[in-house]
Amino acid sequence: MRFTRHTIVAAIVVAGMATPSFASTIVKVVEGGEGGGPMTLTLDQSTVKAGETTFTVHNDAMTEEHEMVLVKLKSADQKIPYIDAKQRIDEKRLKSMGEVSELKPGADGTLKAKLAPGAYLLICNIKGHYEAGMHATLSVTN
Ligand SMILES: [Cu+2]
Repeated sequence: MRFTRHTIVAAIVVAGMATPSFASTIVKVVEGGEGGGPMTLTLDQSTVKAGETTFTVHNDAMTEEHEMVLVKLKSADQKIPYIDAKQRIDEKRLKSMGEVSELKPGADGTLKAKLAPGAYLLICNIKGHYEAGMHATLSVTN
């Protein structure tokens, strides 16, 4: 077999693409619930190791749009600022690490973030959804 320059370049590209899937932790997030009823935001694991993390988010609702906001807390017992009149979390007073927004019913989205050790909160901050149950905590360890 004769190795051409093209063959070698192709092999390097394939190896480069395969690497992130080993290095990155994947957290599966499922959101669900319809307007007026209970709503959920669940993670397939509540503790992960620090580093590159990919959140795959699925909206399992039939009619309701959801979102997922990743927040880094100062501590696990930090008080979450809530605006009663707006029925939403005050995101300006929290440290957002990014979000998957406007996720239509049945749709999927992803968010990549490099997580340092600490406490994190995942929420859907569409009006009323946090109160209806759409929040989960994630602990990141060394
Ligand atoms: Cu929601």
